[in-house]
Amino acid sequence: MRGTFAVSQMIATSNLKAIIGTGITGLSVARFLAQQQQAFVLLDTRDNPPNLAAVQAEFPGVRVECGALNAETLLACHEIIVSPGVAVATPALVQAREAGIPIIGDIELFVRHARAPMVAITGSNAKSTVTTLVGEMAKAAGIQVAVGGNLGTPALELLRDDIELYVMELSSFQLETVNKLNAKVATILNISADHLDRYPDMRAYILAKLRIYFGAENIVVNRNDILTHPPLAVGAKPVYFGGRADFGAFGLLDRDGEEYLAKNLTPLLPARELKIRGRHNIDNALAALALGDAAGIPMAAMLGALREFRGLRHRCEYVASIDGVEFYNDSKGTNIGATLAAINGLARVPSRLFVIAGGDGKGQDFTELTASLVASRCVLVLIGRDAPLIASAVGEQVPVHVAQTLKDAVNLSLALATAGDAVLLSPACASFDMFKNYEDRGEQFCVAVQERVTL
Ligand code: UMA
Ligand code: ADP
Repeated sequence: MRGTFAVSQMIATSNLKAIIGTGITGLSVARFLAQQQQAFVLLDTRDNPPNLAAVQAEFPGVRVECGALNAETLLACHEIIVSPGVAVATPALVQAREAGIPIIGDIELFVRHARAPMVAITGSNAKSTVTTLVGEMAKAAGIQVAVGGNLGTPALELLRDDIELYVMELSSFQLETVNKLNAKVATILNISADHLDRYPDMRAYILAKLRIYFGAENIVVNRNDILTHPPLAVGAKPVYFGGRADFGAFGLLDRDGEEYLAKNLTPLLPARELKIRGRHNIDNALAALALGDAAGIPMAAMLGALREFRGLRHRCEYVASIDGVEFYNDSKGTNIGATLAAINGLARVPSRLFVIAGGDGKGQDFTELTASLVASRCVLVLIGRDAPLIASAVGEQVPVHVAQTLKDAVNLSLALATAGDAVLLSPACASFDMFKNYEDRGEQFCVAVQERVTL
């Protein structure tokens, strides 16, 4: 079914733009175009999209179409701005592209209008942590910084004349529709399988991510992840992070029995002073230092911010201890790579780690979890739609239990665990089959744990 509302705008106006999606991105694009006095139509593939009433109230003369995309409407436009949640492979969009109509996203519009340099950050995991950290470093240096993108505030809402530095988290979906990002500094933090329900294969997913390097002045490259390395055609000089310290790299250095974060071969900060835990967070700290350094943030301010940074909620977050069993909330662990990092950071062999996982598996191959689950003495407690898929993928070497709800999973884990064990919610899956989003899942986990603390 298609609904059309408030038809008062002339279709086939030569400057008409089409915005696809009425989510927070679509809304930010509509406000931006309205401010620029540019004509647009809004389309959303859903029959009852979000923000419909707000859109109609805010843009009363604007045509809004709901339901399957109408190719005729698109062919009457001179540019299409697509929200990240909508695949550019959607047939009506393919038809429009083949007819020569450019398809861009909000990030391309942002790049055209931003006047300050940008630190651009992507990766399968750690994006939000590193983006926030670089933002904190810039703030500590007194720089007027705007932080957002895939993390929270849509890019166009960040545009302001007084901003001196943009720190942007960008998803592969957003990068697909950017022509040339021209970042001051760009990085792909790491690559592991994700969003394979949207991409035909890993190659397509990686190619989308690699677009972050187009036009970059400096690039920060993960020495230990070959999949993130830029193609030869990219001209910018790389700085590396990860592994041991070396010239041209941010890494770890041993001095007098102490492990330091270092630039080149100069020690910067003892690793034990970091408040964020786990080897993956040392990598995140090194990446943030390399990015900030290339963006010109003074080192002293960066180190001050790094010492203070406690990490973000729902990322390997300590919740409580009950009868000697610690509980951790890693609800943002939404793919196998993230869950592997959380398991490696929190495993406590010979004690056991109860891992609550499951949800919408996004087409991942869960056999990749098996070796770590076995090595780290994990017990799986599965929830959600793809629980059976995960159970059969990990095989019989891993003890598996299934729970109907997250609360049941918490109670079951606590019943099975003994002092010294830990319970980690790190689902390796998206949350949408059972929860509003990953925050909702993390909150429900914390509530279920706290209920047992106070019993
Ligand atoms: N949708 C439709 N039809 C439409 C438009 C959207 O079905 O016509 C669906 C999408 O398939 C998706 C949902 O609606 O399931 C939201 O899509 P959207 O493009 O409208 O999303 P926004 O609300 O604008 O939020 C987007 C990002 N969402 C996605 O990429 C799916 C947000 O990242 C981001 O914070 C926001 O823009 C501001 O930049 C969220 C996310 O999950 C947190 N990102 C993925 C991730 O981090 O793994 C990439
Ligand atoms: P993103 O924004 O890319 O999802 P976050 O910073 O929100 O990244 O972290 C998401 C999850 O990724 C965390 O909960 C943690 O399990 C995992 N993670 C964090 N840093 C790393 C890393 N360097 N490598 C692999 N996984 C990581």
